[in-house]
Amino acid sequence: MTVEDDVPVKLRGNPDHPFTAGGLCKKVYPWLEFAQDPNRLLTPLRRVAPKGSSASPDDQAAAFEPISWHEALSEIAERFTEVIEASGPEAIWPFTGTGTMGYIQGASTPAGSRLWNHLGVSDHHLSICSPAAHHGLSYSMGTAAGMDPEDVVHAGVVLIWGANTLISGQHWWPFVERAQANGATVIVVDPVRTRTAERADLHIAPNVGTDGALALGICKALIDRNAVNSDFLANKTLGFDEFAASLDELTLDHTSEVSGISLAQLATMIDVLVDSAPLTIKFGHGAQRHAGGGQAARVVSCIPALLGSFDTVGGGMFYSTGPRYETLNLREAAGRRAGARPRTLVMTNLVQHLDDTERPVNALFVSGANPVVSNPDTNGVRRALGRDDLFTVVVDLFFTDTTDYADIVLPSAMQHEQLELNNSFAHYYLNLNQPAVSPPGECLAHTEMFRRLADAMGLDEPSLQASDHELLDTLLDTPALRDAGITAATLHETGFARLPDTPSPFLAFDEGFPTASGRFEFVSQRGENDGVGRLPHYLPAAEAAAGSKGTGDYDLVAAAGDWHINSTFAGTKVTKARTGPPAITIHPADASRDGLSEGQLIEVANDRGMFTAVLTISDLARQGAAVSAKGSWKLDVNATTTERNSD
Ligand SMILES: Nc1nc2c(c(=O)[nH]1)N[C@H]1C(S)=C(S)[C@@H](COP(=O)(O)OP(=O)(O)OC[C@H]3O[C@@H](n4cnc5c(=O)[nH]c(N)nc54)[C@H](O)[C@@H]3O)O[C@H]1N2
Ligand SMILES: Nc1nc2c(c(=O)[nH]1)N[C@H]1C(S)=C(S)[C@@H](COP(=O)(O)OP(=O)(O)OC[C@H]3O[C@@H](n4cnc5c(=O)[nH]c(N)nc54)[C@H](O)[C@@H]3O)O[C@H]1N2
Ligand SMILES: [Mo]
Repeated sequence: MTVEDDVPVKLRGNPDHPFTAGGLCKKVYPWLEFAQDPNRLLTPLRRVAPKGSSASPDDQAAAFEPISWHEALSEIAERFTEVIEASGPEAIWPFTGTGTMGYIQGASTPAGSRLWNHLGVSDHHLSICSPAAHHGLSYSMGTAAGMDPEDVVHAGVVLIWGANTLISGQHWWPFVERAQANGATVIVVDPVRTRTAERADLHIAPNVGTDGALALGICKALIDRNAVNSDFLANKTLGFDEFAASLDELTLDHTSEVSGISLAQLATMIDVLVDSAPLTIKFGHGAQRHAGGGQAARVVSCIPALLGSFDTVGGGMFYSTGPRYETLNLREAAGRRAGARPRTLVMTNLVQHLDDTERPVNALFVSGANPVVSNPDTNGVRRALGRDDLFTVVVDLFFTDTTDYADIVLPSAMQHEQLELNNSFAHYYLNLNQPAVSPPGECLAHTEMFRRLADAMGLDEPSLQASDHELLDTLLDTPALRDAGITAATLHETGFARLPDTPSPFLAFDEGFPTASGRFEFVSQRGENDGVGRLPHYLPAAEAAAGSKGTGDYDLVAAAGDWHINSTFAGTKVTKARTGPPAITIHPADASRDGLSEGQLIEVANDRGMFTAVLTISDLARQGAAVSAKGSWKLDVNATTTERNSD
């Protein structure tokens, strides 16, 4: 960051960073313009108009009056104390989202966690993004972290399954290109011909939510062709024979029928997998956002296990590198203690929890989350947040559809204005973010808000006042990090450090898999005990219907869009100038069946709700799919979705 007179004037990536190589992705490229957006919140605010009464985030200023930090925090302290006295601390729900994800200020900010643990409020499960595949993979690989994404350069075949790398995680793409330049074949499995799929050698577009069926068919074919790696199966896996027997009756005709992939395309894909080792699989978030998403990930992981890919550099699978960061001292930084929290509330079950009258939630502290846009069941969320006896605090950078329901709004600092330690879900580096300028106006770092709130609540526990630097030191205080020589001082110097115990190149499972047996588990006793099945299997999506559909019947896909991260920055001046009205794309055959034409404003609806979008007709959507993007304000794609949990 280049700063002149405490004003940031230029932002660039760090060219020395091994993974990003100095690249900024296009959704944060205008970061400084976002930071200086005319709508940036600059002071604490108190509601003076009815909740939910603003036509758009741009009109919300009139619904609030500016107040001082002292007034805001006194009011929050008073209301929290009343709630605790009336219904116990469990009636307070700290609702944190993915707006900012670091370890000091982010989703599980230790300062906030220390306060919440001290008070004993309800715990929060950040269920909105990735758990299905994490759980699914825990039964087979034992972890979603898998291989080092950088080692893809050594792959013979790269299988990108339900991820749109060029849009949602572009820093990995140059590594894929290097593999491709070395002769690797790139396959993308996605119902949509995304920009990533366009760049693949082979695009497989299955029916939405049928990945488990497709992957089982591939497993069966690998077994039938005797393309499996018997050494790996014998030495590193558990339950192969039982898994193979479970597929006895399965035919590729059936796989083809369910997935909508022709027998010829299936054969081509299987030929590539058999002929071009080693195989890297990147499993994406898109493929796990279905009722059977966890099982889908579990079945897909059986493909590299059958081929023995895990034993070769450039072989294996990864979904999220997040679990590798458990090497940090999160427990102490967050002040966790056994039994501190009376219950856990699930982020994506917001409506269900707010409607609960037996064990009520009476205060909501929302930070870095925009549930009115990003949670399922928009209409339910609006109704639940509109409850008069619910006291809601929202910490954000801007007015959002959610601040429309806040009693108090608090203005947050941004990354370049505060100390932060960041992880990644795509690489193996710890990244230190040092403040380059002070926050504008009255904006504060989350940590400072929590220190002041603890004070306002009259709590004199010293750990609640830890400084950001002390929190950083605590996070780094583990034997592994110490042995690797990673300290705040070294991070200050380099900006980043590769995580300990991850040599490059890296064979993640050289010494076994982190499962009960230490092997890759085709068969899982824990799976059986947990009621998710002893064997990996296909669990159909709850609503997406495999096969041909009738008039007006579509499977909605609303994945990562080009210009913003979920709803973050979607309402800024720069972004709005780029995005235009929300669009939805369907296949030409479906458009003609339904008599729809390009550019038409259409209503997309089901029995839960409705949104409108401008129609685009293109064969980039597979037949039967309607393709939009998540995160656009006032688009309300989630008016049509439900709080139902995945497997
Ligand atoms: N530009 C941009 N980048 C982002 C984000 C953003 O909003 N915008 N969001 C960030 C976040 S929070 C996340 S979690 C990641 C997510 O990034 P990804 O892991 O790429 O996941 P998604 O974008 O949800 O979906 C990826 C692809 O899955 C496809 N898909 C949908 N249903 C299915 C299915 O049933 N089977 C298969 N095989 N594919 C399916 C979609 O068409 C989509 O192209 O991106 C991050 N990066
Ligand atoms: N239909 C559909 N819905 C989806 C998805 C999908 O694929 N389809 N994807 C899901 C996924 S993967 C995710 S992760 C969720 C995301 O859902 P959320 O976690 O709710 O994330 P956002 O919608 O981006 O809202 C984050 C808010 O944080 C604010 N913010 C940004 N930076 C900061 C900061 O430094 N401090 C504070 N206090 N606030 C900040 C932003 O302005 C924004 O209002 O959405 C989910 N919703
Ligand atoms: Mo996400």
